[in-house]
Parts: sequence; structure tokens; C-alpha cells
Amino acid sequence: MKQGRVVRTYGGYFFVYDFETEEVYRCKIRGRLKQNDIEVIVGDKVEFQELDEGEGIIEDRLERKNRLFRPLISNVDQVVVTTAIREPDLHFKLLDKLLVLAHAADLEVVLCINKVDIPGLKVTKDEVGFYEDIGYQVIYTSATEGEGITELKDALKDKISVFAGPSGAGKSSLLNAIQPDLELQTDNVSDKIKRGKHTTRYVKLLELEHGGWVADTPGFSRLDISFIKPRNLQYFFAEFKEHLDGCKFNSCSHSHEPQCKVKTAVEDGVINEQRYQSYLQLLEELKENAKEDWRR
Ligand SMILES: Nc1nc2c(ncn2[C@@H]2O[C@H](COP(=O)(O)OP(=O)(O)OP(=O)(O)O)[C@@H](O)[C@H]2O)c(=O)[nH]1
Ligand SMILES: [Mg+2]
Ligand SMILES: [Zn+2]
Repeated sequence: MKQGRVVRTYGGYFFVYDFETEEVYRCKIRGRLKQNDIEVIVGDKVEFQELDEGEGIIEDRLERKNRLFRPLISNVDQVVVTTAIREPDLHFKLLDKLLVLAHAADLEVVLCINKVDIPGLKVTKDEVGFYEDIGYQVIYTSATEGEGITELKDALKDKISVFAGPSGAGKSSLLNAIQPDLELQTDNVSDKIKRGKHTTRYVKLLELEHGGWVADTPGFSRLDISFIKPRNLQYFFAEFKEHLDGCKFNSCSHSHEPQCKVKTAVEDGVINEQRYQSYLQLLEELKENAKEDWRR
């Protein structure tokens, strides 16, 4: 039996990249899988049989590492959280929200700060530096001038990646800079409207020539974090981890409680104040959404 990865679905067909021959087969799927509610989506590793030249049938889905909902895709390794230094302005609350979403989905994160050709890089580096202290890989790029593109390419190598970040940050431009033949639409509003709501449905994995895959639609197309339980938010702020144990209350939400190790770390400057404010704000949002008592 052959093994491969679903890289695209269209019109009831599954296009499967054969790991061995590196060719793409157009496959149907066994009715048995559907009957057993075994969903097969882009990103899935599957076992399949060759039927005809270039055609096949999927017999089984192999184990999954994870599954994103919008876009619908599985087995993603990492998200490249992309923001611009300006145009649009760097929005730290949004950045922290994206990081939370990435961690909630159990994805690795690369932080990409784009448009470094626009004046103001030094200020941005001062503002963004603490993300490196937390342990994030930060790559400074210019899609238009080519800066940092090699480093970004290296970060994508042999992984399945999605990009995420505000509209206009330069996600499509970066992909085009990495590999011009990907020919993604950039900044073309009328095209976006035309493709409209079907883009997520037809998510595709594009093959990078130096190894690896990248989804053609941004990850987390909706910034909905309401599925996160308020009490779990603390685990998605990586730098909180080593301070979570010693709080006076087991159920400490690290907001209003006395003798809180996280708050102490903030006061001591070990945890960045701005990040802590992001945490508090997201916590409020989640509690509001869930209308759930923290201790429940
Ligand atoms: N100066 C400068 N402009 C850039 C850079 N990268 C992208 N742009 C411009 O920024 C605009 C938006 O770029 P896109 O690549 O379409 O942005 P996007 O993140 O894909 O946006 P959405 O698809 O709407 O989410 C375009 O006009 C690009 O030419 C850069 O590094 N420097
Ligand atoms: Mg785009
Ligand atoms: Zn606490």
C-alpha cells in the first residue's frame, strides 16, 4: 500500500502526494471510511492504492497530530505569526491573541516582523525584543527588499506551515518572495471578494521547492478564542509556566488573588507588564464569553 498526504480536495476528489514517488494521485475514498465517520481533509496522511495511471483510492487515514477548523486542515507543524512594523501598525494585543491561538492548537510558532524597509525598525526591535527573551524565534523581513527571506525559508523547511496575521501585513507577499511560482494574490481586493467564502473550503497545501509545505490560506481566519476555558489561558503564555506552581490558591487566576507568583514575577520585571495586561484582557474576554465561574 502506498502512503501519502492529501494536499488538496476538489469535486469529491482527494489529491494525494505519494511520499515515495513524490507524484500526486487523484483519489476517491472508500465508502467504508465515510460510513465510519473517518473524515479525510487536507493535511491528512493516508494509505492508498494505485488504480490507474495517476488515479487511486484512499483505504485508510493515518494518525493525526492536530486539526485546525478555519482553515480546515490537519497535521500543521507551525504557524508563522506575521505582522508589519507599520502599515498596518503593530498591534500587540492582536499578536498575543494569535500566539494564544497557536499554542491552543499545539503549534510551533515563528514570529515574523515584516516591512522592515519602512523606517522605524529600531523602535520596533526595542518593543518586540522581549518575545525573543520568552523564547520565540523572531525573523525580521522585507518581502519587497528581500531581507530575512532566507532565514524565513529555513524556518519553513520540511514543515507544514500556515501564516497568520492581520490583513495587509504581507503574508502573501512573503510567500511570493520565498517562491515566486506560488503566485498568490496580493492586495487585490476585487479578487478576494470573488473568491469570497470558498477560500477556506478549498484550502491547498503548496509544495516548497526546498522542502516543506505551506497552506495557501491564512491560519486562524477567525480570531475566535471562545473555545478556550478561562482556566487554561495561563498555559498559553509560555513565560508564565515556571511561575504557576507557587500561588497561594490552587485555582489562582493570577488576576485579583493575593500571594500570586505570576503577579510577583510581573512586579519583579521577570514577566513583561504588557504581556500580563494582554493576559488579563483575554481572561476577561473568555470569562465574559463563557459566563463561567473560574472555580467551576
Ligand atoms: N514596504 C513594504 N510593503 C510590503 C511588504 N510586504 C508586503 N507589502 C505590501 O503590503 C500590502 C499587503 O500585502 P499582502 O501580501 O497582500 O498582505 P496579506 O498579509 O497577504 O493580506 P491579506 O491577504 O489581506 O491578509 C501590499 O501592497 C504589499 O505590496 C514589505 O516588506 N515592505
Ligand atoms: Mg494575503
Ligand atoms: Zn497566581
